[in-house]
Amino acid sequence: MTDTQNANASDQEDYRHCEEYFNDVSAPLAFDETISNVQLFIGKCAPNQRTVLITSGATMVPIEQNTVNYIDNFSTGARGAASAEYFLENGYQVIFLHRNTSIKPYERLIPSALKVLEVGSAACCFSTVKVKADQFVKVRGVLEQAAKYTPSLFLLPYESLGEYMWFLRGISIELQQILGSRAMIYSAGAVADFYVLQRDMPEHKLHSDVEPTIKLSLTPKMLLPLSNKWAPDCYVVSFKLETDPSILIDRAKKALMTYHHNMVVANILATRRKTVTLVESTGKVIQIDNPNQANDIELLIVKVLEERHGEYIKRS
Ligand code: 9Z3
Repeated sequence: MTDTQNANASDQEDYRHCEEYFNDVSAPLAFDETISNVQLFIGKCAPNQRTVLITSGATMVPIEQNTVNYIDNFSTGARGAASAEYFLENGYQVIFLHRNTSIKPYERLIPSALKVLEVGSAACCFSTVKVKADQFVKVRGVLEQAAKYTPSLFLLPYESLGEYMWFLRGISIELQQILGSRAMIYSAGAVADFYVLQRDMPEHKLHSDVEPTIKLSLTPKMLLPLSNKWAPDCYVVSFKLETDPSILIDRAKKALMTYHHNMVVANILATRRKTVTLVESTGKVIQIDNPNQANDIELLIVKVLEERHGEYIKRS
């Protein structure tokens, strides 16, 4: 077998693995209705405008069918939330596919002491942000920004890895069909590497009197169908997270060779707010440093991506 035949055989195996995942994990509640709403939102994109799908936050993996116990991975959602704000300021429509408990755009800028806690208390509210009425003046600027961009922001929460995967596929297909190259997919969400198949999950809660055996399966690599089948014309950016700096750039380059998408933003967990490396499918490497963190590093990341996406649209 030649290298190309080998690569094709391995791609076919990966595609099969992705399909099996969707056969095993059922669709989120009201999936069709949600996708219809997303479709309407994407349809509002003006002819010279662009839309970005941002994924943000961790993905929960249930280990019981009636879930009490679950496995989780790490992500605060700060990167996704900050990026959403900068994409909006750059004129994009934003679909913000986020973990229900993670950080949200604009809300992240409001100190928790100023937020409304009890239902029914006097509040000024824009989008997801609610602030005690007497504290309004302190965060007026943020609230005004939130209000200004609310029509261009579609907030879609998920909880489990399964919900994340179904929405990622459903939305990518819509972006491809409605906007093609004018859409960007910016997958900053932290995708669990392992999950438990339906057939390997007990129906009821595990009990602490017996040591459990949990069978983990590998999560299929959805970037392959995402960039080659669901949204082949969209501009696709993935994130590579490592804790060992010595392997980071090689892993980012390997991801580009395997999935054939446009850009990898490579970051190290401990330094992710201060430095990232953008690796392009052309082989070009762009280092972004933000040592003093005077601004969010996402401001700089989005600036480069907005430019590259513009060039990509012109070429396509
Ligand atoms: C990232 O690498 C994000 O930059 C972070 C952001 C999750 C580190 P925070 O949410 O952190 O601001 O606290 N996201 C991608 C992580 C991921 O799952 N990547 C996969 C991998 O590295 C590829 S799809 O293999």
